[in-house]
Formats: sequence, structure tokens, C-alpha cells
Amino acid sequence: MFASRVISLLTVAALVAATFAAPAPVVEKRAACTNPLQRKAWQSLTDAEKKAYLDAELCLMWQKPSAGFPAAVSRFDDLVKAHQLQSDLVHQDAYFLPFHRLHMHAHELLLRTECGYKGAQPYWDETSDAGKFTSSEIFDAALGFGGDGTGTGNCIATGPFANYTLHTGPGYENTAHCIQRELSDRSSLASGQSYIDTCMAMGSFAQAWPCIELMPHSGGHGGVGGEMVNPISSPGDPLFYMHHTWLDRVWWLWQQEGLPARLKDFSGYTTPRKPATGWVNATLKDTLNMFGIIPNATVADVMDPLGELMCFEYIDP
Ligand SMILES: *[C@@H]1O[C@H](CO)[C@@H](O)[C@H](O)[C@H]1NC(C)=O
Ligand SMILES: *[C@@H]1O[C@H](CO)[C@@H](O)[C@H](O)[C@H]1NC(C)=O
Ligand SMILES: *[C@@H]1O[C@H](CO)[C@@H](O)[C@H](O)[C@H]1NC(C)=O
Ligand SMILES: [Cu+2]
Repeated sequence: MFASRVISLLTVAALVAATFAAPAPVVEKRAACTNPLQRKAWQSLTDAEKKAYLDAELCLMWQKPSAGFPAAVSRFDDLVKAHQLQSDLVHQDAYFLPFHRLHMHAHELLLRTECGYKGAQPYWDETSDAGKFTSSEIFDAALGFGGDGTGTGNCIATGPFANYTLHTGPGYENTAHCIQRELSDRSSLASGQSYIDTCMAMGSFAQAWPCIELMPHSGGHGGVGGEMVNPISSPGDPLFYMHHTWLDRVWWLWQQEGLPARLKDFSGYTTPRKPATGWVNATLKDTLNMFGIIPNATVADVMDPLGELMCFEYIDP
């Protein structure tokens, strides 16, 4: 169904271009993306696909850092640092969705280029687990991300990432610590379909992003708890990438309700709080900083998942 939508969009765009000699850029850019990576729901992956992803994540966790952050010990840490060091610039403002789209892309790219992963970044279809995270198969010890935190430290004790030591976080600190979790079915209710429906009904990006950032965004963070509930160092739990890829799909589902206009619909302030000199409006030309992990990109570069920079599509659960 998704593929046919893309094709019909291309067809319509081509017809429009032919008839009115109207904006060709959208069509030209899309021509560069002929074989999009297929981002699938975790729940619909085969066991072999799940294992390949978990193994690749472990590879990243044991890979040497290369972005030059003094505190980073692994390549995985590099990605946590990119979030930690600018968390106050990329939350509660216009950059929230674009930055996290690029961050997911960087993670996917590193898995593929540095860890031999052949697949795409999967997403966690949290909607189907809302209100009952504790029984989600994503926490499986053998073919999942391990279970809840245990003991006084809330360290995860099962699964591939048990006993892993993070060196970035918690928060702005850089201390050796375990991956913590504190699952909450109640908080996970915020991942429910009704919240997504509310955001899907928003008529502009200016309304859609704060809606998505509030709920469903808080569902995955609060529902998993521990590292994930820390707004600064949450990428320390590998589930962060499953959660934010799901949110990115929500943004893309919203964008697809108004193509091609929503490939350019971007607005909001550059900071969460008003600077002394007054609010500044964000623009499509603004830079998203990846600290050399991958090249910086502009907001415009990430507006289209099927564009030149990235080339992926979401497969329904
Ligand atoms: C984690 O470490 C503890 C203590 O060394 C050990 O008993 C346990 O088996 C380890 N768990 C895993 C999943 O490796
Ligand atoms: C910033 O954006 C708002 C809302 O779109 C608009 O009303 C305002 O004029 C813009 N400010 C500047 C300085 O462009
Ligand atoms: C990336 O963006 C940041 C913030 O704008 C900037 O300081 C940095 O120099 C850029 N890096 C590169 C390699 O251009
Ligand atoms: Cu974030």
C-alpha cells in the first residue's frame, strides 16, 4: 500500500510537471532513491533479522569511538554524545523531528557501514504495546532487548545488553554505569493510537511537532524508564533507536497526508526558551550538527525520507 502511494505521488508529480512545468526538484530528488531501505516493525521481523540487528548493535557497542569525544569509549557512545551535547537545542523546538530523523539515519548507517549489517533500522510499533509494555516481546531475553531493570540500580540483567557499561550519561555526566530500565505500563499508555490520531489531524508542521513530541513521544521514554526517561542521555538504551524510528514514522505518515507540500513544511523556534535577544525562527537551511559522526546536514536534507541524503521507507506492521 505504501509503495503504491509513492508511485501515485510520482505519477501525479510527473503529470503536474508536464502540464504546468511546475517544480521538478521533488521528482528529481526522488529519482536518486530507487531502492529504499525497508524499515519494518520489530514485531514483524524474522528471528534471523532480529538477531542480525541485535548483533550489529553489539558490534557498535564494542567498536572504538572515532568522533573525538573525550569521554566516549565506543562508537555507540559517539551517538549518545551527539544527543547529550545538544539535547537543549533539539528538543521542544523546531529541530526535534528533523534532528532525530538524522540521528536515526546515522545509527542505521553506522550499523551498515561499520558493523556489516545488511538490513534497515527497524522500529518498535509501540501502538500495539501501549498500556502493556511489560508484556511486549521486544523485552525478550533471547531475541529482544532484554527485560526490566532489577535491584537497587535498576540495571537490566537479561538479554544481549545486560552487563554492558555505558560511559556517557546519565544526563550530562560521563560516568561508567549500566543500562537502567524501570518499565511502566501506565506511562506507556501515551503511545496509544488515539494520541497519534490527534497529531495526524494537525494541519501544519507548527502544530504537528509539539503534538508528537508530547505524546506519543513520552510513551516510549516513560514506559521504558531508567536511561530512556533521561532527556539528555536516553540514547544509552538501544531501545531509543527503536522508539525514535517509530516516532519518525509518525512524522512521515503525517507528511504523506499532504505531499508534496509537507516536504517543505517546517517552522518553529530555534530554541526551547526565548533568548534575551528574542525568538529566532528556524529555517530549512539550518544545520543539524552530527559532530563529525556523519556529515552535518540541513533540515531540508532530511525532510524527504526518499530524498538524496536518505533513502528509506516504512513498511506497515
Ligand atoms: C552479568 O554479570 C553477572 C555478574 O558477573 C553474571 O552473574 C551474569 O550472568 C551476567 N549476565 C549476563 C546476561 O551476561
Ligand atoms: C517567525 O515566524 C512567525 C510564525 O510563522 C511569524 O509570525 C514571524 O513573523 C516570524 N518572524 C520573523 C522575524 O520572520
Ligand atoms: C557542523 O555543525 C556545527 C554546528 O553548526 C559546526 O560547529 C561544525 O563545524 C559543523 N561541522 C562541519 C564538519 O562542518
Ligand atoms: Cu532526543
